[in-house]
Order: sequence, then C-alpha cells, then structure tokens
Amino acid sequence: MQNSNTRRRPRTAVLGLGATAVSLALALTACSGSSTPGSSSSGSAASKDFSIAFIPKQLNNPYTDVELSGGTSAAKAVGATSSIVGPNDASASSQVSYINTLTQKRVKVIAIAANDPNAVCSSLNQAKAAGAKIITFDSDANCRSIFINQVESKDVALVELKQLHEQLPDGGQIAILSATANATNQNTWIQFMKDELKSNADYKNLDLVTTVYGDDDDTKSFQAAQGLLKSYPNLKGIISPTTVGIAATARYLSKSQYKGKVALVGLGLPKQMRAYIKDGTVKGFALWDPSQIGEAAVYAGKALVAGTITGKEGDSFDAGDLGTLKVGAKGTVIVGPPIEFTADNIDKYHFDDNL
Ligand code: RAM
Repeated sequence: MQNSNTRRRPRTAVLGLGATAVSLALALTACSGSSTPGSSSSGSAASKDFSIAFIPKQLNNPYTDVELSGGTSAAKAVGATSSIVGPNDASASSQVSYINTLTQKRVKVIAIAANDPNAVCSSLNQAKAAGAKIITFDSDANCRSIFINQVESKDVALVELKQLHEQLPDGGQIAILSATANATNQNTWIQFMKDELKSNADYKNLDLVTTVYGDDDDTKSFQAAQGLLKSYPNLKGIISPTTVGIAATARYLSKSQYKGKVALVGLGLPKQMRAYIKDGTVKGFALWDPSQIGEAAVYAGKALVAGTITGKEGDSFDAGDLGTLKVGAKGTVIVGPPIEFTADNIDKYHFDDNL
C-alpha cells in the first residue's frame, strides 16, 4: 500500500488551522455580506495570478472542514487567493449553481468533491471553456484535469474487509452503510469491496446482504443503522466508508443491545471515533489525514495554472510539506496509504482535534 510520492511531513502532525478557523472564515464572510451563500475566502491581499475555489461535497461535515483547513493553509503559503463555497446537503444539483458563479468570477482553479461523476460536468466544462482549471478531490468527476485521491481506492476496500474479517473469522451477514447513492468515492470503494468479497477465498463466509445510504446526514445515517439491525437481526458486521455514517452508526450501536456484538468498521475521524474505540463499540477503523487532500489540491492547481503540468500520467509537482507528488494513471494523484486506528494507536492521531 505504498505510493511513489515523496513525503516530508509526518502523518501524525496536528493541524495548525482547523475547522474552527474555517467556521470563523465562514462567519466573517457572512458578516461582510457575501453574495454567495455558504462561502468563505482568504488571502485577498495575495497574488491575483492564482485563485482557487473549493466546492466540497457539503459544508456541514467535519471531514470537509479538515480537508479545507489544509487547502486554506496551503493557499496562504503559496500566496493564492482561496475561497470555499458549497451546499449544506451532499447533492450534485446543489453544486451546479456554485460552479456557475465561480465561472462568472473567472476563478483560475475550481477544486470540487463531486456529488455525482457526471451531473456536475456540463457546468464544469463551461468553466473549463472559460479558462478555469478543474481539479477533483475526495470524490471524482468525469471532466477534470487531475483527481486528488488520498489513497489508492482499492486499498480502502482491502483495509476495511481485513479489519472486518479479523473480527468475524467465522463470517456471517454483513451490510454497507454508505453516504449518498451517487457518491463517486464511496461507490468506487464499494465496487472494490464487492470484487474482493467474490474473489478472495478468505471472505467466502462474509455474506453482503444489503447497501443502505445515510446521505452523509447524521440523523439519516443513525436511522439507517437502526433500520439495518431491524431488517437483519442476524447481522454480524457493518462497513461504513463515510465519516458521517460510521460516527452515527457507532452512536446507535453504543447505546443498543448490539454494542460489542455487531462489528463496525469503515472510515472515521479519530476525535469522533475515540470514545467508541475506548468503550468497546468499535475495534478498528481507518482513514488518512484529510487536510493533505486540500493541501495537494492547491499545489496541483498552482502547477496547472503555471503550465508546468497538464495532468497527464508522469507529471510531477512540488507540494510543499507533502514533498513531490506524481500524477499517476488516469490523471490521479495518490497522497498516501490509509492509516488503521485501534485502541493501541488512537491517541496518537489528532487531525480533527480542532473541530
Ligand atoms: C465523508 C464523505 C467524504 C469521504 C469521507 C471518508 O465525510 O463522504 O467524501 O471521503 O466520509
């Protein structure tokens, strides 16, 4: 699970600028009467040559806050103007109007975590035609120059199945509780899980009975977890490859008769999951430092604007603390391998401490 990119910063680094700073920026912009709802900006005194706007899947998501804290810090470091705009719900149609506004504003780089691989493309193509460079991060779309993917997508599937299998050596019924039905990142990871379940003999006793969607909404995800156990009383394990989903599912399990009996793995933020590891609801989960995605997006955008890369395989660019990053197959940049969290190491990780 290694990648060829060279890294300078240790993975356990604590963020200097966290979600609090992002929220503060949001509040300040709201006070100054921004015409765009759900937006923030920084670096106004910085270089006019390079402006980057981030459109996350949704704003009210702690994962997004950590990602964008990395983007905002990196933009400041390179003297770029940065802004954050986006919807409160993780839907593609809500993202389109933000793309169109950014196109009119002639932003140099649009970095988007797409809520659908195709539905955002018509407006992104218009932005491209108007001169913007398009980067996807976190969740890909079929119309960009570069996709900043934190980890190899298959590695996400492998680590989650490994962690689940360790807890369920004898197998049993399992389910997936995902984000939205069209999310490119979750759907890619789920497809790799399905392929692995079919092809890996170790997993022949794991029976995937259903996939449900909590739409990266805490309440919906909680109810989806509750519904799963109601519909499948013999369920032995849940994989939730979304930070919102795994936290809501852990909260449900921790107060239910299923605590410690139904295994839960997936992708979670350390601070959100720490209590559930300590009280025995969860034995292990995985993630990466989300701030590195935002950071990598800024440096990729800078290189695209400067014309030193185009996004083709083999391109490479300086990414500050992250070292030199390489563009791999299909214009994808992989920042690093996934990290597995357990009771033994959970206290070493603090990506989301400022949330
Ligand atoms: C949620 C979002 C995001 C995903 C993380 C792991 O916060 O769905 O896109 O990358 O989980």
